[in-house]
Amino acid sequence: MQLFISDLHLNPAHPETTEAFRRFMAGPAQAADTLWILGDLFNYWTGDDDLRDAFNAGIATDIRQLVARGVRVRIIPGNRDFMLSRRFGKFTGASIEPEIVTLELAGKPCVLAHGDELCTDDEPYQRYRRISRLPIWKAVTYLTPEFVRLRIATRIRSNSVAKKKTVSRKLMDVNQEAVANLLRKTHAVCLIHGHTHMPARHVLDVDGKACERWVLADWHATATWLEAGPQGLIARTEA
Ligand SMILES: [Mn+2]
Repeated sequence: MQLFISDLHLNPAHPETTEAFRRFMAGPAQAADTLWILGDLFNYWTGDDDLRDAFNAGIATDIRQLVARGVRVRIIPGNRDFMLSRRFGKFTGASIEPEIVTLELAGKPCVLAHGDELCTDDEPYQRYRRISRLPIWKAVTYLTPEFVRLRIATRIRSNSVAKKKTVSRKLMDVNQEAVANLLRKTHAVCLIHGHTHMPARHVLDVDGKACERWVLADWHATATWLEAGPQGLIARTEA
């Protein structure tokens, strides 16, 4: 059984979400072969030296303990935590995956992503995304003192919160053509992603092929995940 979670946005300001994560890691996650974290586990991650922070180290230790129990943890970083890197992987035992991963689920070719790259209607964001993901930028980032990075991260976050209030829901959602293109390019019939905080199962037609798109839920006080087992895909929330 494989489980999928995303968009927990863990941070000390929301202990109820951290509690939900702890319950999930001590409960349902233990039964999984693989736990997929499809981005935005952390509300921000400015570099793997963030592991020095006690809160972050606590979360990383929870992951390490799950890995020690024999559960594989695979992380596709999101737009908030794309700086998650090798050191985090080494500390936790989780694998840091590329932006797009294809795999077979219940006999069907599927593709996994965080989802922000599909929001192509938001052009200013896509420009920022292209620049911030350049390897040179990562190198420069590590030469920047952590307190400066934290300040920049806070600025970017408050801009994005302000933006969510003003721009339309459509702009914040995925672009249908970008979804179809990803499914074509990867020859997948199923896409699982997070990011938009609009949990749903969508059925769509791509060149005459019936496809589905699962959007993972963002977390608050309750654990929520997608389960891929012998019965196919099932969205679950803790009782
Ligand atoms: Mn996101």
